[in-house]
Amino acid sequence: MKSSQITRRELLMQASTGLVGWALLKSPLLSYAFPRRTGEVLVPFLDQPPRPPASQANLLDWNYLDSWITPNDKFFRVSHYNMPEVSVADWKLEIVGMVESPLTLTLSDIKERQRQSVISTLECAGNHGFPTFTGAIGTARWSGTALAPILKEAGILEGGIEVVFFGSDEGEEEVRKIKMLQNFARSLSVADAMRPENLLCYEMNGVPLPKGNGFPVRLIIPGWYGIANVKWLKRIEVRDTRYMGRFMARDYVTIREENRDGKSVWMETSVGQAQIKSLAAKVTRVGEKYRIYGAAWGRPIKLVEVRLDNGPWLKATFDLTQEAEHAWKIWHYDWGNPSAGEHTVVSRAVDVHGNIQPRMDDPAITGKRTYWESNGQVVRRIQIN
Ligand SMILES: Nc1nc2c(c(=O)[nH]1)N[C@H]1C(S)=C(S)[C@@H](COP(=O)(O)O)O[C@H]1N2
Ligand SMILES: [Mo]
Repeated sequence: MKSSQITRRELLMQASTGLVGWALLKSPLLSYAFPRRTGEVLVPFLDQPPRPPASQANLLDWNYLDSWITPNDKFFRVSHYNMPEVSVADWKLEIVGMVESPLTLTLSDIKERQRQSVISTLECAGNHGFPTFTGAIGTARWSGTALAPILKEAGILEGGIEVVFFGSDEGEEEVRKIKMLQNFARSLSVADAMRPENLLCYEMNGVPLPKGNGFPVRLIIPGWYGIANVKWLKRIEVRDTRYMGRFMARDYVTIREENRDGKSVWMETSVGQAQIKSLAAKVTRVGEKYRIYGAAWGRPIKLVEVRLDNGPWLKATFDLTQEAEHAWKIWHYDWGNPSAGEHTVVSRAVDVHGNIQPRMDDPAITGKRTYWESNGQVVRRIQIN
């Protein structure tokens, strides 16, 4: 095609480099925009589901991914019960159960403690579990105070093995005909809870946590799926038995049929640590030079490879200007000038231990009977004119 032609499928992207340069000076957040080429035009993937209204989860439209950090108003939200209205004056956080000295902390107590920040990616474990649910992911700078020193201060008693985190939101649950009003809750083993990067978080990208993301305080567990990051935190309880609430033991449970020496073994596991994943996010062109942009996350990523149609795996290039251990890595691949027609684009991530993001037909994915932890390679479709 002629480079001057812009088809209906292509949308002119806003920023010329001049504009980005100017914005860099004006706004610290815009500096997280990743490198672009002057005059880039978006060539949207054909399979991107339309963005549902913001009231429904506020999902990311990958075609418009243009920054390493997701602005708060573009960040997805997943809530299983109500959205609680929490007044700061009445709010407090209790640390109780098998501890030497139970604690009650106000928001100012928490803010007076040493501040700690982490840039990390949060993905709902259900992301890519359904064809229309592919944008439940975002990356933010989370700030708060470290969880471990508070647990140490409370003093976990011998025999305490599990730390349970309760939110203020609640719903009715029924188990064996027993009806009960439950708060949203998740637990971590003491060892997982003590990881130094875990935060009692009160700020998201430099402003107080938005209501929908857990105001005034939420848990941030870098490297774990969204479900572990309890919002609207109100109580932390140390117990001497495993916690078996809905979101640990009945929901967000992966059911997988595994083949062991020709025999089926069924596994049911609680969703926790994030899995290795990547995605080709969007394609742009400058004239006839096409470029694929994407992201990779979930585990410490060493390498991303791209496969076009059914060709060989080709190495992608990372944007090394913006990196954090628990944040997605932005990558690109220069495609050149592909032939007119429909093409497929797929990426796979490889972690630092050599583990490869599985194909969709890998038994690790096909054996799964639930949609959680859908980290298989996503084949994208695109029309080149
Ligand atoms: N209290 C509470 N915390 C919660 C939830 C919830 O429903 N209630 N949802 C969890 C799920 S499933 C996800 S994916 C993340 C989403 O975080 P976000 O809404 O800030 O994007 O919050 C987690 N924390
Ligand atoms: Mo989730």
